[in-house]
Amino acid sequence: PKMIVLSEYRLPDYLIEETHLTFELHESYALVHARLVMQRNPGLDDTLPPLRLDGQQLELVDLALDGQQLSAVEYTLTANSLELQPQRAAFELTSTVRIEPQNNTALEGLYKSSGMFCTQCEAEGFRKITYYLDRPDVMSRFTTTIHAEKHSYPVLLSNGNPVASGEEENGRHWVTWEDPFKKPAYLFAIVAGDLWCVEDTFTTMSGREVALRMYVEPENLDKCQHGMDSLKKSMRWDEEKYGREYDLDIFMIVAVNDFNMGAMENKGLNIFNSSCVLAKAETATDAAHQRIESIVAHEYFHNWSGNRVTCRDWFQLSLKEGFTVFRDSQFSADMNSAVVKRIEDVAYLRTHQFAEDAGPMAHPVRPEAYMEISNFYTLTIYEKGAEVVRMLHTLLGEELFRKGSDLYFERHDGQAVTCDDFIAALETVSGSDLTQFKRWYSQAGTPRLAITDSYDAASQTYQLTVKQSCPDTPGQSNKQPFVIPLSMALLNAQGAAMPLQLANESAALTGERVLAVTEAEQTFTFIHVAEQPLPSLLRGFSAPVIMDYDYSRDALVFLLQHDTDGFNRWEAGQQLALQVIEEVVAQIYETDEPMLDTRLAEVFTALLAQDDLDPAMLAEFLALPSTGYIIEQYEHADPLAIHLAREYVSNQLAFALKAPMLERYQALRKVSLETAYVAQAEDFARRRLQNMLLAYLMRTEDLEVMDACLDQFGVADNMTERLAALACLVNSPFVDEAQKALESFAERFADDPLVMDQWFSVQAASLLPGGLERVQHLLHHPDFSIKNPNKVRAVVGAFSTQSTPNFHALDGSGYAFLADKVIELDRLNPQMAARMLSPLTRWQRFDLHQQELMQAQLKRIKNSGELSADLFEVLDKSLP
Ligand code: BAL
Ligand code: ZN
Repeated sequence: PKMIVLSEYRLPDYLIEETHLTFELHESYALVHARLVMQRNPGLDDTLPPLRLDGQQLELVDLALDGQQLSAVEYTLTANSLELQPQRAAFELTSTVRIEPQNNTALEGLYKSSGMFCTQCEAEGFRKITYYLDRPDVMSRFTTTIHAEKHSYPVLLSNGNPVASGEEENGRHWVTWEDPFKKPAYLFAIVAGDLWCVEDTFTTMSGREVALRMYVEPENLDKCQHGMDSLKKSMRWDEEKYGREYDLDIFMIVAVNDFNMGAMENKGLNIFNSSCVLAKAETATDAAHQRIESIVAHEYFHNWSGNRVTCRDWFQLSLKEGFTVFRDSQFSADMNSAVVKRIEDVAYLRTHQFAEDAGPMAHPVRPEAYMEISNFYTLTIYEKGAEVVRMLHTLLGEELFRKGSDLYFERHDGQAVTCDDFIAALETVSGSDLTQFKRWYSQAGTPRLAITDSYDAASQTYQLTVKQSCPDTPGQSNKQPFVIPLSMALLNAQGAAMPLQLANESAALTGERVLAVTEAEQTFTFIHVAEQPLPSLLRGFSAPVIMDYDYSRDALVFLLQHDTDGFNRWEAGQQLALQVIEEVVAQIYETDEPMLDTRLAEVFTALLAQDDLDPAMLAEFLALPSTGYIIEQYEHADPLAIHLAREYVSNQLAFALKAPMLERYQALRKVSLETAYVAQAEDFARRRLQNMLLAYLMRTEDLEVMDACLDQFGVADNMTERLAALACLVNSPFVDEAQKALESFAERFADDPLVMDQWFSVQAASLLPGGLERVQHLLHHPDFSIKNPNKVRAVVGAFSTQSTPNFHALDGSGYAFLADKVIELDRLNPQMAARMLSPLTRWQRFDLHQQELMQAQLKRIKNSGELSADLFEVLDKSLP
């Protein structure tokens, strides 16, 4: 495969004004007729270079230029293209191709899922539907007609508005859709199936009524309410927060079972992985409800940040994804607890994106080269991209940021633009020069801040010295300093925020402030500092960096209890727990009873006793750093020691805090029993704390607790309580009870694939020994299918990312298992294969023994035969 390079970007030679598509869908094939109204790009000279259209896995049936049939000598076909010579600056190209959606297991282009036809075109799936200029800077007006058999496919959908329909004699029917907005091909979609519809309406801020429709299989009609509510909230929020109004008369969501990603923002016709939109209390957890709320919002928000203003090329992917993730995180923060949302986002970023930044696939938020764009739908593009937008929001402030986003949408409506255009709009409204800030788009890697301080009582001055650095990443060394917004406060002995006045300033600010760190080393001098302060640094995680400041454990305990920034309270607890766990890691192979710093149990006890503490926050405080996050703290990690140490600390805490935990658990469980399920923040918080306490308590192996767990499992009216109890049982030594629970669960939910995904996942993720046999067994379960991405994620994904002691087994069996599955997947679904491989690509992070075992599997995959471009690129970059 060939490298595509940003610096080689050229404007398209030709444009497509109108795209008229007709689909004839059949069980064993589909015909796609395309009529493209094209012209030479008027921005270029008046020569007529050859026209090269993208196309893959298409059987060309017919081709004509301005109505004249072309013979085979008049065009050139390759595996990826169709080339011909236009004779005039404006012309019409018509083609017919034959494709086989029923055999499309890559789930890219037009394919079948559970008996219905659907599409996924982003990034480059449209070229598997017809010959086209499949690039986002070619925007066209689409008209789409779908013909299909009426009984099996009563519902025929595409982008825009339906404008005509009719019946045919042979039991078939057709519908024509017209999308008034120009769009790139990646936003095109069709759906044909036997779908039922839940309807609602939304009145926009200018008073237009929009029909909202969710299309699902009939058995899922009762799982649509939450998604619909989320959609209406998103539509209102985007009007209020960003002034963005919806622009078509219909907004449709379709749920499909086989989908590579979470969802897709096709214009007016969003297609969702069913797991990311269908929910009801009995079948979906609180976490799923929250995920659905944010994904529905994310896809809806793309209507402006992505569709009305789109990307010029795929190097600019974060222009739409980073901005839209930022927007959906603001939305979720407004709908739920803002601090908890921030904690969740940061925990995720630091565990997963930081690992990507430190690994062989590290790339800047705006990459400079790729082989296969599907490999760049990454945590860096999405999550770090969102952090970059968040920093701009912090630096400019709410009001200017809004002005900037208004200007961006106004300037570029209907255009395909770049990250520079986004920054330029913010520069215009703020009058600031963001040239240095743009290094966040071009330099990969996670910056480090090393902070030291000193206090001089005599002069009442306090100095903070900040050094920044950024490690080399593949293809990049000698990074230049970033602009890093460092939000901070100084706390006095009572925990109150002190006045903040820098040496060159005439007045003090109270509370917190944002220091702009722009140099490799910089000192900030505060004056009139009445006592030795305790700094609260990087509040709210104001920049995606690793910060080193040498807090004593007592200081961390103090911050956990008193910091006025909720996020930093949590962070102090995380750093305290991390230190305690790391100390145990160092002892774990030496002794059965490692020394444990008692301050962790003491502060947890104090927090549990604090009646006025928000249960959501308490739950976050009690959650120890994840194994994945701890692994990231080591240059070369021993995953087994880390797992054992984290288990040891968890167990010790459970025994030490058993009485207050049990009392609190019972009180919370009582409320859950007495109240009907509601998907809202307060109830999420209660159930999260309740389940966290149950998980701790089950570690004591107490029979009374086990009974409580069985009761919660059996009686709960919602999946949040039921699944948490099941996970506790599955990870406990109560093997018989666990087995019975698994059986009754499977029996009860046998007909619900989304619940069975959770059943698969809870077992694949189990930390008990014997994991490999368990997953092998699960693969043979009749409900497992390697062709269904949700099942693959539930079994292969859960095992390799969560079942630490099994995946990292010393004999390498876990790695070999993953390699086998990746090889198998690559023949069916290259995108999934490349994605699933990721845990093996992180070999540098581990001890030498693991490194060798992981590399051996990477090599085995590489030598396993013909590889997809997706898998080849990841392997090529990962192998030393
Ligand atoms: N554009 C791909 C799916 C998403 O990020 O919304
Ligand atoms: Zn997106």
